Amino acid sequence: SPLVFSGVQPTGNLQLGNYLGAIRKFVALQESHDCIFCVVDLHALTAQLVHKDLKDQTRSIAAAFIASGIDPKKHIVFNQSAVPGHAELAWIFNCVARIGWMNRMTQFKDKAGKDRENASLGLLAYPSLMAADILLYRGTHVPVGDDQKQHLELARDIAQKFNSDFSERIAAAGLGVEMMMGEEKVNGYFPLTEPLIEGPAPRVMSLRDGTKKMSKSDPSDLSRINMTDDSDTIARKFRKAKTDPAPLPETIEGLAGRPEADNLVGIFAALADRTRQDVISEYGGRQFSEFKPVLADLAVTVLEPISAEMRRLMADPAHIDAILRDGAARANVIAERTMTDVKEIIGFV
Ligand code: AQP
Repeated sequence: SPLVFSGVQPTGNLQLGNYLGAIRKFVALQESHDCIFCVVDLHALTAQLVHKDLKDQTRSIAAAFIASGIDPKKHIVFNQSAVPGHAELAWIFNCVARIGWMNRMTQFKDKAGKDRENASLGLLAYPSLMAADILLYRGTHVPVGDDQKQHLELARDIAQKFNSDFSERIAAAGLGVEMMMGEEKVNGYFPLTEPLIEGPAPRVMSLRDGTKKMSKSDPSDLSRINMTDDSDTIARKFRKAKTDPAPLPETIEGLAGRPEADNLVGIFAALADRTRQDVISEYGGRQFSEFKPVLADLAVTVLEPISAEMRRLMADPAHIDAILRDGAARANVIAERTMTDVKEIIGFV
């Protein structure tokens, strides 16, 4: 049956892209699906080993999930390192995946930079751990931003190779589920996960450069809206956001070749739960000096109650830890079941 899984790294202040590309979608999906949302603290070590306040960062992502509206009683919210199956299954997937697959990942190339020999082995293996995160629960749907699309394709490749390399064992153990692999009907153990990327802002871009992704780690704070920015800061950042001199176009097609305008329209639409077409119908022909303050007000209306609730939750770390512990215990029950099957399929005594 369908199961939603997604994760966010505790690597700094959440930015608007994390919210619109991921967390806001989690909140919508919890109405219709069983969901598991994870603070992926093992992933946080891949780019930087020593963190000053990993515990607080982890709690603040959990607080952002809950403050945004995720119900940790109906669904599972936990941190990755508390369930050993993630690292265990990732090891097996390290042996399923090929080095060439990892070398092709654009996130690895971007994050490793020029000094690739000096990147951590964990950074190279990141997508293998991500595949393990999802498949440990046999997750079928993964809401993410567009930047994670390539990693999800790799998770499908890993599932497919595992299913096909072990096809006879899976069938012999009676653990297979019928599924389509291309045109062919096969019996596989791991599902071929579907990414959920759609929506008006699948890739929120930097406010300073419409060709670069908005990111927690961008050195310029003006490039992003942080979930915890106050209303003056949000207004100032949108006011200073880079735009071209022309007014907003009258049609969607008019956004082509105007990445900054396109980005602000997408952000508006996502925050208002409207389509981009809708936004253009209302604001087409207006100047940015008119549009930006309306956008800033909308962002404040959406983000302010979330950051206020995050602050309230963060005042009681023991309460957040208890939620994470409860989530981890429930996640672990599912994870252990999968690992028992996987060990049987592989042939571990
Ligand atoms: N700009 C973005 N637009 C849409 N979605 C985005 N996501 C991140 N940036 C954007 C989505 O947020 C989820 C969690 O991301 P993550 O914390 O696991 O790592 P990331 O993608 O590396 O995020 P950042 O902010 O860019 O962090 P740094 O700077 O540390 O690399 C994912 O679903 C992601 O797609």
